[in-house]
Amino acid sequence: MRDAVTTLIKNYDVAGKYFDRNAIDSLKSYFETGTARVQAAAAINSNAAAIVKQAGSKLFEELPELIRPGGNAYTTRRYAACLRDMDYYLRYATYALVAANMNVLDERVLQGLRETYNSLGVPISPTVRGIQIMKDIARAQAVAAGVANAAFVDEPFDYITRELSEIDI
Ligand SMILES: CCC1=C(C)/C(=C/C2=NC(=C\c3[nH]c(/C=C4\NC(=O)[C@H](C)[C@H]4CC)c(C)c3CCC(=O)O)/C(CCC(=O)O)=C2C)NC1=O
Repeated sequence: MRDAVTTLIKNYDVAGKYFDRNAIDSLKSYFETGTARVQAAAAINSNAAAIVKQAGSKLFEELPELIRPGGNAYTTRRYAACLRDMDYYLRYATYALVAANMNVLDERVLQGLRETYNSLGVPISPTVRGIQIMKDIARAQAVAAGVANAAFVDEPFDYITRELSEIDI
């Protein structure tokens, strides 16, 4: 698992170089945005259960066939599994936000996920929709908590959906 700083160090160490101007700029940006990233993660954490619940309701409202007989989220067990997956995405998104790096998503969330979903018939595009709904709610929570420029909150959610949809083609 890596964050913005360890990734930078790794790259410069491989090249045997001191930090140059670019590296210093990246480091400055990492530390300057640190408070906002932690603030956003805190806002999401304290509302996590509500965010997942709200996003799930909106998803099933938009795509009711998911929870009807024959739908992948039909039956209490699968409904719960779906919301649990949403909760995973939200929690790991907060880790990636704090790290300012998406590596944790590759290592802990995305690896093998497509194969699992395909073998269980979990549909990718409704999952992507669910993650995008969660993104909007999470960003709104960050804004409500006073994070001035909360656009960065989108990044891990977009990363997950991009990776999920890309590898499904
Ligand atoms: C932390 C990393 C991590 C992830 C991401 C993860 C996902 C994950 N989701 C699963 C199942 C599942 N995932 C869903 C999800 C959905 N079905 C839908 O129709 C919706 C579109 C969607 C919710 C948005 C469902 C319904 C299952 C159960 C499928 C089944 O058992 O038939 C499974 C199979 C094993 C299980 O049921 O627990 C895994 C491994 N597990 C992990 O450890």
